[in-house]
Amino acid sequence: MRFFAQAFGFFNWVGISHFINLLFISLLMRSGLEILSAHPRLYWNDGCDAGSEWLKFTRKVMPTDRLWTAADEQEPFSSWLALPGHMNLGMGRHWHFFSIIFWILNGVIYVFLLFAIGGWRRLIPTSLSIFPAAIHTVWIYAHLHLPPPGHPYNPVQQLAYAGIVFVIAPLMIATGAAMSPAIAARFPRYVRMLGGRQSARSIHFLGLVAICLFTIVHVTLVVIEDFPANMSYIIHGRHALEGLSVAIGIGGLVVVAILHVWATQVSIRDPRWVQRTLGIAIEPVRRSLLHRLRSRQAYPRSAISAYFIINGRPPESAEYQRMTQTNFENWRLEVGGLVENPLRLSLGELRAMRSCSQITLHHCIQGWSGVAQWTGVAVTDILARSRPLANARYLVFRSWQEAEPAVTYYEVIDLALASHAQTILAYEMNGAPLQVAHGAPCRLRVETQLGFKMVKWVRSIELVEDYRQLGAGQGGYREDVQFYGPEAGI
Ligand SMILES: Nc1nc2c(c(=O)[nH]1)N[C@H]1C(S)=C(S)[C@@H](COP(=O)(O)O)O[C@H]1N2
Ligand SMILES: [Mo]
Repeated sequence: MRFFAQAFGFFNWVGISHFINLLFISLLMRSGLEILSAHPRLYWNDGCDAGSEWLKFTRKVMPTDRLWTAADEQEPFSSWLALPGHMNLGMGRHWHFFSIIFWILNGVIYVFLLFAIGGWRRLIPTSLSIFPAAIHTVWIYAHLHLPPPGHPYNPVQQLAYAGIVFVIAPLMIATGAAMSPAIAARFPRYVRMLGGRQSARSIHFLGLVAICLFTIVHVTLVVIEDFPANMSYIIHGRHALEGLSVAIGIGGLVVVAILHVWATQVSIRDPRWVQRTLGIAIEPVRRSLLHRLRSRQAYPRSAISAYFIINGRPPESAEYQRMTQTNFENWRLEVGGLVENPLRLSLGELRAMRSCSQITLHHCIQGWSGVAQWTGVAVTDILARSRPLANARYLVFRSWQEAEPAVTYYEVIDLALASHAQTILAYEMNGAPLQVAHGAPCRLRVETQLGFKMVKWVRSIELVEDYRQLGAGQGGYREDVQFYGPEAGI
């Protein structure tokens, strides 16, 4: 007991939480770059018009004479930069969302300790005189001299630390949240406040740049100023036991490095394990925060994007080709499984049902977005006709498209998502019949979810009690094959 009490007293807990921060922020940085690589362009407009990006990390130019999809735009980033690198968006996202939970928890503990133990006065400036003092300090740094030590920080340090903790970190959380389709659907004004979805993404990236620059300068100064003293201060809270503190500090850095190597390798070797294991922490949080949100989007017509990027290539089967030639006269929507009343609806019958129309923002998991008007039939109206049995819990949407030879594209949503007013089977886009590339004759729209859930070229809806017996059991083609999480609210 005494040993633990002593050990507890030895550590400067504010300093330790700052060290834990290093682990998660570095995981966030690398996994963030992985996510960026899935659509390596940054914009200020939500339509992501070709050529309108303000920054890009790719030399690829998409052809104008033939169909290209968003998947073609991905860029493989090196594993030295991205976690895990080489175009593995699913893995990057799992590490990002896993780390964010613990980064925020650790940040909350850090800020709590800062105020509880009284350290906040070191960080938060209380007088405007800090600004002229900071300019003077910058002047000293500019002459490659070290300014006199502050109490304990000099004005530039104080401003930088306060800026990172109380401005940049909250901004990263705010812009990260704005990229969630569930939050954007429920609070469209919030996203507009940040200048739109792509503006939030761009600001999120600039925040990453700020954190990188800060980290480089901060670490450099900690090392060149007086490394042993700084280490003992961070770890122990006092200028004592310098040797031990340096050993613990370097040991900590080595552990962080080892964890990065391990995370990279396990993501490449056993993505299913990472998907399942990190999912244990991620999915309940994501579900409890986002699953209940309902889409309340009503964008104005003027917001409709000039071009809507395409993902997924149209079905190649002769049967589907024939249907396109006859205006889908022979197409039928089959509704079956755990229902009292199985249906076979023609496009005409679907069009004769009550129609709904919505102008909404589409978020592809890769990072691009677009606004379009969708017109179709509420999935609830179809369910009302087919009358699900009491044990039905999920809807399986199957496509005419084979995502790869002999593998049907499918996605699963639960009855709660299916019951939302803006969950529709759309047969029109921007007032015209759905084009083949966008999913003719009809495609799913679930406006609180990422694009991959919205099956195009819909063939059937099956009601099931469980989805684990389908495909690889993860709840959809992209979850099965690209290791995405089943909760697509962010
Ligand atoms: N059948 C099928 N549906 C699909 C896909 C696909 O590959 N096959 N891609 C999904 C993804 S990832 C996105 S972002 C949207 C894109 O819709 P759009 O091509 O109309 O923009 O469709 C979704 N529906
Ligand atoms: Mo997507």
